[in-house]
Amino acid sequence: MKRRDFIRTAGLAAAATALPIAPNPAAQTTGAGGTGKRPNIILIMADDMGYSDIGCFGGEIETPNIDRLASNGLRFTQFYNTSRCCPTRASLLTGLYAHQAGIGHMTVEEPHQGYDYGYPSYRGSLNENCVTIAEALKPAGYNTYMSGKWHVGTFEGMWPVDRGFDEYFGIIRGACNFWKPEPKRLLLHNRERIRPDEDFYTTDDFTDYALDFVDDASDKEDPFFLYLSYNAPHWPLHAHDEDVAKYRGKYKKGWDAIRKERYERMIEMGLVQDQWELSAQDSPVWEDVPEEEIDTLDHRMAIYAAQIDRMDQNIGRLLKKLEDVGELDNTLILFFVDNGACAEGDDDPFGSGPKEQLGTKEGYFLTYGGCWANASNTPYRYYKHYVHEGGIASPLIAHWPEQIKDHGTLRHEPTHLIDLMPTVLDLAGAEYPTEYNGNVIPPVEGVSMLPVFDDRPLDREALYFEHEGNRAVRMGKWKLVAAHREPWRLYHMENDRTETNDLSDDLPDLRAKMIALYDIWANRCGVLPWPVRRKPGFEPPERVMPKTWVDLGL
Ligand SMILES: [Ca+2]
Repeated sequence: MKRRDFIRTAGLAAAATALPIAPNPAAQTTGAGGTGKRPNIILIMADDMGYSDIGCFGGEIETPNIDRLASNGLRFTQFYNTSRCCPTRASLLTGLYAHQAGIGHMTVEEPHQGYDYGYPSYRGSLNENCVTIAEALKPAGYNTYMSGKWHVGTFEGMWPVDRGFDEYFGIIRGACNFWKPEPKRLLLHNRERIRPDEDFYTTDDFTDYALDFVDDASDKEDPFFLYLSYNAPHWPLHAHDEDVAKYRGKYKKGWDAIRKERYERMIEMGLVQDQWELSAQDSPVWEDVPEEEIDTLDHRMAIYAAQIDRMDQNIGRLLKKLEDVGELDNTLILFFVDNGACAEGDDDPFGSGPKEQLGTKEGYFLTYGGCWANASNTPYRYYKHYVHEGGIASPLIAHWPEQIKDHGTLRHEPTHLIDLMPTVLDLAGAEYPTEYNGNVIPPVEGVSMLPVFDDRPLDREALYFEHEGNRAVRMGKWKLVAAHREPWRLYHMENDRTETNDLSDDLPDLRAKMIALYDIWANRCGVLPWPVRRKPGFEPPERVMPKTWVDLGL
């Protein structure tokens, strides 16, 4: 245990001020026909990770702990996110589409930043017409904790402890240095500013707090909800030397070979059908890569792999803690990722940021580049930001020894972040409110995923996506998708999930129907044509940047 020992009193004081709330009597049995003791629920989310990076989804990166969750649980092959950090977090937390929750685009992170467009669906922070999972769980008596990256509201009054979490540790804003988060990123314990230790590393420290939260919760009568939101393996490329050493040299075989190996493993594992063509390689043939680039390219990918490896080691620590306190069997753990692999820094597909920073604790926009991202997303097309499968397809693992007995099997039912709220409330026996703090709350968009645990299908018309003008509709086996300023294209996902064979000309009526559904959805959820411009006459409210630990002289 590190810093938390010193600041524990503050956390306990905060917990002591929370009013005790009687548990909901309806909550004594679970939707899955449980034993009467409601489960603990843990959501673990990775950041900017490719679909096939982890071992149990076909990757060569060593993830024995995540693989253990998969082999004792279920793998969902068609779980979807929203293709970027902040809208994903908004949707995950609220059970709504991100626009409905106020984050149709990005989060406002500076007082004068332009991401508050003035429209309710584009305010740049969670609005008041939504509830978080934590807020919805409190009336059912759950203890609620969060550790990690928040990224849905920068300013005071918008933080996890303002939105239903009993206790929080982590980074309020987006990307940060893993070793020494910039003070303005706002590393907090509840509301207290934290100065990182000499040996701080986000993934390790986020987990330290999560372990403490589990310890605290295990003494309490009511179950707990923990949202553990890692920033790994988002850029910058920062990892422990000993973890990088495990991978250094392994990527000199090149991205062509990695893509081919992953694709073949995925077919063997049943994650991919052999009739799905491997999507186009968005990178030069490895043999044509200049010799002098090879070592740096290997180094970048090795650091990226080490970031995932370290996250896996920390998930192992969490599993051990759950075992030690006797809570593993009655805890549902869901592991997933907020968006697909990241090709940002397109001007250099071999990775941005000076190579001299690799292996140091320096650097911000230090990336592994689009070529490796293409391999990370094997076999899918495109990346974070797009709503083709490479942007929105996430691995999802569900682990719950007491209820899930179909160990190691796959579920192909399409599911989405919006389903997390109803799933959690279903298990908790909690009610989704129609009103909260006097504000009207729209109906939840998702459905409980619990039937899928028993291999039963879900009843829903379609799932919808929009980010920066990229848009999609998933309806049963069909997907309609368009990149910004491009025409809609139609794909048969059972035959062609790699989106290579456009059927628009063969099925014009279906295409037209799905376009009409999209338009109805976009209108209902406040989605505006891209690029969104500030509402005429709107002046964003004055916002005050929270003080940092440096400002406070800590
Ligand atoms: Ca992300």
